[in-house]
Amino acid sequence: MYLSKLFIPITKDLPAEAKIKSHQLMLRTGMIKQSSAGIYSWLPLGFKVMKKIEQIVREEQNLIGAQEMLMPTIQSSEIWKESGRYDDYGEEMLRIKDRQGREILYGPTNEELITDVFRTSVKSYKLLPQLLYHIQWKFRDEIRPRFGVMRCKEFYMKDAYSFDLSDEDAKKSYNKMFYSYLKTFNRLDLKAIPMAADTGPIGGDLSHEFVILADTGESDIYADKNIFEIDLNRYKFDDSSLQKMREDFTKVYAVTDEKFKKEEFNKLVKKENQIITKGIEVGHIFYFSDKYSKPMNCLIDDKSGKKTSVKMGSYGIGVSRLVGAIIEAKYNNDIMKWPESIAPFKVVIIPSISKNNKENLEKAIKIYQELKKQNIDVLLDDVDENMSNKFKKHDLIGIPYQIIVGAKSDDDNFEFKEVNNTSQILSLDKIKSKLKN
Ligand code: 5CA
Repeated sequence: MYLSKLFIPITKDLPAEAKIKSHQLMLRTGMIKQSSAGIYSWLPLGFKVMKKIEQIVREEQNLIGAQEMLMPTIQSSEIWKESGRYDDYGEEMLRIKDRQGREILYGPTNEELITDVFRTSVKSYKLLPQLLYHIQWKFRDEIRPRFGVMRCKEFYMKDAYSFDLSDEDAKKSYNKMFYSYLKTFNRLDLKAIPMAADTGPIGGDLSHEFVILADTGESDIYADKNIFEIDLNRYKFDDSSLQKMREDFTKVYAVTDEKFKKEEFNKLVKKENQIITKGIEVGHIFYFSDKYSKPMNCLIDDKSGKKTSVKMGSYGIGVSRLVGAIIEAKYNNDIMKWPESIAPFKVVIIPSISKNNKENLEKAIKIYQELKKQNIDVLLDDVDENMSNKFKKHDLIGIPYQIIVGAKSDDDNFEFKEVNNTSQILSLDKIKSKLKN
């Protein structure tokens, strides 16, 4: 892609309404545009990053045997009346009427809808366990939408649902998701801490939030820094190893303010190991057994032919929130650096261009074509602008690698720079092999 052709409406001024770095940057680099309070359009740069995050989430869900499907955004009020949540959910739920006067709603979450899908098709324990998920827009009429995509009304979520015969089996599904979440956040280059959490309107008594550390987070975090020492590679993907993994993680102290007790914290965690900071919730998992299946009559035959309510859990990841959360976690010294796994482009070529010298641009186009041939996702900054402005712009956009075609380059060697690092002069072949890794 040529920068001159990319729809990337970069603005010079700091947007006044944006209070935190990620929101400011997403507006400034034209990743999103507010459409109304808490509702955003995703422009090409932001959309590209979100789609890459979505794909990693999808791959990791598929790896533990979860199956992707798609449920609608609009739901009927009937199923919510059956579960008893229609009234409880309160003003966060956007309620609409269709032309026949039927009550419908924009789904804030999908426990009822998936239970309805399940009860009409599965009647026997033989089809269990099942893990189903979709990645779909949600709507919650948040009283105070803020921080851009971090707390908005319309947001993109991966939500998965597990179905098991017994509480014991259901915990195995819970552990698989727990593992999958840690792997997913690792691939996004994030350190996520699983924390025992309250369950709120979803319900149940077993729940973990996955929180990443960031000063601008909305949750207060109290943790033992030993939680970062647990190596996920130690565990195999089998039931007993995953149970051990969850126990190992939950043994180490890590709670949000809802569960924080000062005396307990000081007693259990040595002073030098105490982390007291803020964090962003990027995922949340729940085990609620038959909270929905019982009132909604989602029954299956057990081994002896007796009918029993299926045992369920639900598992969410804030895909659109992650775009902002990753910026918060990675932004440093006025320079943005996307993790390679989700960067909008892998590398940008920045030629020094002037009216009477187009030679660098021609060289840059040649490099661009070479990299394209290798399937490398490359951006060419062909805009006629001075180098200092270009560098400022690329510090904002945060593409992980830069190839600078200017005074330091000759026919075959170019300046190659990893953001936040000093540059090296390298041959194009060396650059290519570095980018292929
Ligand atoms: N049904 C359950 C699990 S699927 C559920 O809805 N859980 S949740 O309410 O915790 O939401 C899951 C994730 O969605 C959260 O961890 C968060 O990352 C994201 N999320 C929730 N509310 C918002 C919001 N208003 N704006 C952006 N992301 C949100």
